[in-house]
This record gives sequence, C-alpha cells and structure tokens, in this order.
Amino acid sequence: MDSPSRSNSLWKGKGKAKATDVDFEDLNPIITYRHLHSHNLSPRDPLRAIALCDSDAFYAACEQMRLGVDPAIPLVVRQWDSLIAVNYPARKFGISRMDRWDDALKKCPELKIVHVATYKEGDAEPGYWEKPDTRTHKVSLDYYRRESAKIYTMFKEGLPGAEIEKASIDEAFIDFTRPVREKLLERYPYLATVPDDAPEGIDSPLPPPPPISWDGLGVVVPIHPTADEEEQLLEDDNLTTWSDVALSIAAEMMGKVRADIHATLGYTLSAGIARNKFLAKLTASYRKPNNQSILRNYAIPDYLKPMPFQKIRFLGGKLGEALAREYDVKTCGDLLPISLEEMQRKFGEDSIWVYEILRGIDRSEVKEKSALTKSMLASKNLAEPVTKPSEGSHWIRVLAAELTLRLNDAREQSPGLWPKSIVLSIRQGWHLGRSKQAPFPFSRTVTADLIAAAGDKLWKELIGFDDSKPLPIKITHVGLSFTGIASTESGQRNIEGFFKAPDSMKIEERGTKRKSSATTEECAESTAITASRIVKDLDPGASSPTYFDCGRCGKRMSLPDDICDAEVGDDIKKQALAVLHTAHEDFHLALDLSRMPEEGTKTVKFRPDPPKKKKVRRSEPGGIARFLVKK
Ligand code: DCP
Ligand code: CA
Ligand code: CA
Repeated sequence: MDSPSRSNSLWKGKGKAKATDVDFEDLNPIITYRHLHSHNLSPRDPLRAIALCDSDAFYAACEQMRLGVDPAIPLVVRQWDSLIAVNYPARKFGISRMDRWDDALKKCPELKIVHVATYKEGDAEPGYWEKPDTRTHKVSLDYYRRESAKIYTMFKEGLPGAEIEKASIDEAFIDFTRPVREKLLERYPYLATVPDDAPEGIDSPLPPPPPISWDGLGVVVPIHPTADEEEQLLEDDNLTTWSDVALSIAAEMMGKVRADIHATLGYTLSAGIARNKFLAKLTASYRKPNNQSILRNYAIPDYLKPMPFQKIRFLGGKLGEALAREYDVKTCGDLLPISLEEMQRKFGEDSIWVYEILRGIDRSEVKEKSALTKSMLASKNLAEPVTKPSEGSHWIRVLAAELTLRLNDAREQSPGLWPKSIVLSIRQGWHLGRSKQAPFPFSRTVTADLIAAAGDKLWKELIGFDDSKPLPIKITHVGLSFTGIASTESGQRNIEGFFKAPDSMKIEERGTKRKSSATTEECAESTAITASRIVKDLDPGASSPTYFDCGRCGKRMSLPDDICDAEVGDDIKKQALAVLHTAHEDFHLALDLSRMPEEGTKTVKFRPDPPKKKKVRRSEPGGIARFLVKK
C-alpha cells in the first residue's frame, strides 16, 4: 500500500487537469482532502458515482422464470394484440415491441407467446387465460410488481449506505458515492489524514491516483472510440483520475449485486455507471443484456457528441423538436456551438439545463422515494364504452379484485395499512369526468366483496343502476382507487357504519373550469405519489400528449421521466397520462374532502374556495416551460 511519505512530490499532480475540449472543461476537477472528508455529499461532489440498473427484457424474464422456460428460447409477452416485452433470443429474429403477436409468430414459428395475466370478474386473483378479452378482462401487472419489489429489496440489502431510487418497474438509480467513499479510505488509508506538508492543508489536492485495472468490472466506454486498441490502453494508463477510481469501486459493488440477483432470482440486469444520473441512464444501454458499462469522465465528450439529442430523456418531446427545427441539427455535438445566452434568449432562462446536459452535467439527486405508497389506483380504458348504468358492476368487481390483491400485498409488509378513502372515477375522453369519494371504513380482512360493495355504492350515487335513465356521460374509462393510505388510526368507522351512512360526498367536475385552494406544492406531492405508480397501470391504446394543465390548480402535470423516455412507446404515454389525470383529480378530491367538516355524512356540491392571497399562476407558461415542466 502507498504511504504518505510519497507525498513530497505529489502536489505536482495538480497541474495535470487536462480538458480535452473547451466544452468539457470539468472532466478532471481538482479533488481535495476537503472533498474526500466532507460528510455532506452534494451533487457537485467530484467523486460522485451513480448507476442506473435496468432489468433485461423484464416482463419476458418474469414469465420465463415463472414458467421455468430455458432462457435461450425466444419468448414474448403479449397484451391483447400487441407485444409488451421481447426477450433477447426473440430479438435475434427481428421481433420487436412494435410487432403484433401474429407477425412475430411469422418471424419465428417456435416463438413462445405468453399473454399477460388478467383479472376476470369474480376471480380474486388474476389468471393466465387461453383467450383473454379486453371487453371483459383487465390486465394485471401484479406479478411483475412483486418480482420488481424482490429485486429492489436485494439492492437495498446488498448495498448498505447507497441511496436507491426506484425509477420504474424495472430500473433503479443507485448513488454509490457514500459507500465508495468508505471503500476509498479503507483501500488507500494514506488519504485519511492530510499530510503535514500539504501546501494548502485540507484544501490541498489529493495525491495522484494509483493505477487501476478495469478487468472484470464491465465494458469501459473508450475515450476515443476511433483510436486503435494500443492507443486506448496507453490513454487509460495516463489518464486515470480519482473519479475513475470511484467509478471502478462502484462497478465492483454493482457487479456483485447483479450477480447475486441473477443467482437468487434468475434475472439479468444491465447497468450504466457514470458521474451523474443522466449519464448513467445513457450508459446503461451501451451493452445490453447482462452487462455493465462504465463511462469515465474523459470518455464523455466522444460519447455524447454523436448522440442524437432527441434520444435523450427530456429532449425527446417538443423541446427536442423545437431545438432541431431552430438550429437544423441532430446531434448533441451540433448544439455545442450554441452559446448559453443564445439558448436562453430563445428558450428562456431555464434552458441552462439543456446547455449543461449537452456537456454531460446533471446535478439531480438520487432520492429514495417514500416506501409507503399513499394511494393505489386500478383503472381500465374501455374498448367498448359502458352504455348502461347496470354495466358498471362488472368493472367495479374487476377493479376491486385488483385493489384487494394490492392492498393485501401492502399489508403483508405493513399490517396496519388502511386507506382513508375510496374513490370511483369515470371519464369520457379527456375532459368530461366525474368522481365520487367516500371514507373507507376499517375492516380486519380485506376482501374483494367489501371493496366492490363500496365501489357499487359510489356507482349507485354517481350513476345509479336504473337502465331506463340515460348515462350522464359516455363512459370510456373507469377507475377505482384508494387514497390516504396510512397506518390505521383509531376512530375510523367500522364497515357497518359505512353502509348506514346517509350518503357519501359528491363532487362533480366539469371540464377544467373548477378551481380550488390546492397549492402547487400539494399538487407536486400528488405527482410524486402517482409518478411511481403510473408505469404500473399501462394498457397501450389511448391518446394524449405527455402533460396536461390542471384546471384546478394551474399546475402542469407531466409524465415521469421514464415514461417520457424514448424507449417507451406513444401508446404507453397516452395511457400513463390518463392514469396521471385520474390520480390528480383524486388528489384534489381527497384534498377537498379533508377540508370539509363532518367527514362523509352529507352530500356536498363542490364550491370554489374564496381566492387565496397567494395566487396560483395560471397564465400560459413562457420560455422553456412551453415545452416541459421540470419536476
Ligand atoms: N413495457 C410495456 N410497454 C412499453 C414499454 C415497456 O409494457 N411500451 C413494460 C414491459 C417491459 C418493462 O416495461 O418488460 C420494462 O421496459 P423496458 O423499456 O426496460 O424494456 P425491457 O425490460 O422489456 O427490455 P430491455 O432489455 O431493452 O430493457
Ligand atoms: Ca428493461
Ligand atoms: Ca426500463
């Protein structure tokens, strides 16, 4: 091990910081003892090591494990006529998610096709049916959610000290900075104390890093992809930085957990490891499947420059289109000559983040989401709209079965969990919607009958069951949800009380004309709650952009990053937006109810609250906000 006595000549290393490009001048920042010893690890920390870990062909892998099928056999997961997951052996036949199941079968006659599980009325558990029908069945992703939770638990247990943010059903960001820091100090103990002769004390730069080997740590993205192998090796030796050391330790840790998950659960995962979330995500798909790729700081410029910027998350939508149109360009490199001032003049102050992303800078944090889901939504887009009031019961039973299973799953983890309210929402298209909400009384056991009865009661109050009366709207979407899920508090009424109550509250919605006192912060919280959930209720096939403006609070609600992502199809975005819409409405309803006296005992027509002092901005957003809203 190196000793501190080496330090005499070490300070010369300081001058080595070598920017390969004026646009990328922070590739080898000076790292001091203060950085290393700081307890507050900020996103500006020069030794950050972040990974994005994504399961390979996730739903297909889940089905392959469930059925005990050989992983070399081509397998796809079907949802109605579309494919939602294609394993890697099937991809070799040119099959992709864009194919219909019958076209895929033509490409590979021995293809194993598994239809995703569905709920059928009257069944407590989803099942795998021979011929599920979208007119009567509802897709269930419960099995994938459970497998996803197992993977997440293995991340948590296998990576103590790391911050883990579940980003979608099959991926998570992992911030390795803290555990890497500990390992650095353990492995290079001479870093633990500032040498007496350090010229600037704790602000002195660290001594030059030791040589490291990348062997067995994954695929290292080359600094100059066009250089020949020998040149690349030479570069590797000459350009090792402490950031590389940090990334290599993170890669070691990541590799171990991926191997453990594979050995225990059978899933293969791919990871990207880099200095920030944006680059980690981009690097994760460098070599799939079952691989991890490492993007050293010096490799950032040549990796980013040829990348079509519209492939980058956030830039896949309108903003990307506007940039491409404005400057007639395609790649990140093409946009580098645009000055920050120019960009801000055209796209607003906030476009500094685009400017920075193009230079490989992203300071967003890896944040663990609250373990507790505060709401649960089961919803269905109806291929055939409900045309008679009596048709409601069927869907309520189907949705109730899903909520039962999910609430029971959650209660296995935390037995005291109970929702405050149950909400029924119906919608016609995008603008006409109605919801009705009631407190959900406590009962020791959760059954589908119990939930369906509560749902029926809401339906009865909202629509009725009299087929001779016309429906108020053509119902194309039905949602049943629980809100305010928390550990049970005393004082909740029991179930009998619920059914004796005179009437639950009624709130009607007319397009976007409603107003309320909900603050944008509250709405933001609602998005955070729903964001993690949206991915779980996907059902390809509806229509919309990637955001909507809430008519009540003026807040623009955008889809979470992983949905806006280029790899997610448009149909999924549309569906996800429908879920976000309903969930956001539910949030407002819950808020209204929480502010009303005498919970749940009378019918209340919604009245706008008096105007608040602090006005919610409703005007059309300008600058970059025209294209997106940062979350
Ligand atoms: N999914 C879906 N519909 C989509 C996209 C995804 O239902 N349009 C579901 C099925 C996928 C899972 O989400 O298995 C994860 O999505 P990914 O985009 O990560 O794709 P895969 O995991 O299937 O493949 P890859 O190995 O490319 O990550
Ligand atoms: Ca995946
Ligand atoms: Ca994914």
